[in-house]
Amino acid sequence: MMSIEIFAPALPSIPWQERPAGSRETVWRYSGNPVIGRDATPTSNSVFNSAVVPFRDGFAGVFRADDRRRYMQLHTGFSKDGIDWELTPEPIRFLPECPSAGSFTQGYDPRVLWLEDRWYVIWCNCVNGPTIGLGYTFDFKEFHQLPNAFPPFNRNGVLFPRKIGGKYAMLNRPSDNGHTPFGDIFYCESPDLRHWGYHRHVMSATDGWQATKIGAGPIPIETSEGWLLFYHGVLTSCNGFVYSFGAALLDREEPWKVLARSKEYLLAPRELYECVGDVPNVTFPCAALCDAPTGRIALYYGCADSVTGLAFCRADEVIARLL
Ligand code: BMA
Repeated sequence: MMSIEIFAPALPSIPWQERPAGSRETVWRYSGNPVIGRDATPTSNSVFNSAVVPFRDGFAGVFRADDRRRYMQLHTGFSKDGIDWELTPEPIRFLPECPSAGSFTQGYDPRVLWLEDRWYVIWCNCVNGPTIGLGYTFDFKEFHQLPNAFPPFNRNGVLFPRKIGGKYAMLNRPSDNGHTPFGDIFYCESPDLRHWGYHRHVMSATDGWQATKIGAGPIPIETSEGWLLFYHGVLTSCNGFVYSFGAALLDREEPWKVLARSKEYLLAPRELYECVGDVPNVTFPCAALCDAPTGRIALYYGCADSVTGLAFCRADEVIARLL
């Protein structure tokens, strides 16, 4: 296997299972899936499309938990091993920096990352239509909210874990107010995480599993070969949308340049918990824990808009497959 370098901390305690004997999959599922069920909070209808990070001596996360009114909420959660999770019963209440430019109504599809000196949360914020919400925390107890990055409509905002060309950098996906039958990934930058511009096109929907639309998934992982980005792709079948995911490599200093991209999906809905739920046939990754010295990656993905699954891969194998 090719030797690559990963520019990220060692995380030896991420959840991990070896590829099952006889499997030729590049991404394989955890045998105990789903790791988080629908009823992880006393009021939850479903828990999916959620983000986790290493925190203190274990892991923390921001979870999309739709409640039984079917309002989309964000909750914190904590785990010793990344598999057994305790979700906080009360949703996160963000303290807005500028309420008229961004406060919290309903939020979904969070991503979380460590950037410079704190944890940032980035999510789809539903106020006058979906757009990109941004906030931060130092302790997963008190959360502050920055102004929304854009006017509606936009989804799948994903920050890079370091400045690029001296600026904060974000992938995003302009969309519409509905289920959006189109969607390409764009890149933008900001001097202060409050003013966003220099928008550049990264990549478009193409064909097959990614024919209808695509959107960035977990926070990109910096490697010697480029930024490793997992992304979801959508196919429109006669029975509706099907969400699978693949990966791409983006240039390290000019990430709007795509160096390589999946032709085949890496994971697509197959298991019952991925094919049956509130929205059938959805696998939607929002977090990747990577142990840099070994290249082991644990991916967290929403399943059928109902529960949360875990899958594994190795960075060098994914990159070799892309190249
Ligand atoms: C997208 C988002 C995701 C969801 C997916 C499938 O537009 O809303 O949260 O998982 O649709 O319903």
